[in-house]
Amino acid sequence: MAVERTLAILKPDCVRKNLIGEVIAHIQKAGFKIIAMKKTRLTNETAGGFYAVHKGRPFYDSLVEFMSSGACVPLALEKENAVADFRTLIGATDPKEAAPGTIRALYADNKGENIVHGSDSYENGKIEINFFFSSQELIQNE
Ligand code: IDP
Ligand code: MG
Repeated sequence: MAVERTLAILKPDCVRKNLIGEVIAHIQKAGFKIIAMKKTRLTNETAGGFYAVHKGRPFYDSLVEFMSSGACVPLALEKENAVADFRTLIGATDPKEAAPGTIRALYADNKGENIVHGSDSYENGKIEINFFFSSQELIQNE
């Protein structure tokens, strides 16, 4: 399997609940290398741009409002099969449907406030990493 990259975002609920360290521990124990990481706050406009694919969906406005409601922590991650493996690690969008032991099952309150984002394809992973990080900020571990 090829080494690939994916984008994670620790969402504002994760930051508010002081779960940054705990969630990153899950990510590292699962074998993901952190290539880049920062704490930032999205505006309505940048959150809307990031989730533009969902524009028109009934949850779009509340999603944009939530994602700009506080700080978040984007991370660029690297691992073999990173995109699919990270989706497995976080679990289904709705924590009620997420497999036991997944990050969303453990920590998320509901389908909207679900602790963490993960890219859904290799191509989107690249696009989403470039949305948050410049090439100089992507630093492969020794
Ligand atoms: P994903 O994050 O598991 O890939 P998507 O379908 O891409 O899920 O939706 C993006 C985000 O939009 C979700 O993580 C969640 O925060 C929010 N969302 C998706 N569907 C719903 C819904 O039915 N109600 C409320 N929020 C939703
Ligand atoms: Mg998605």
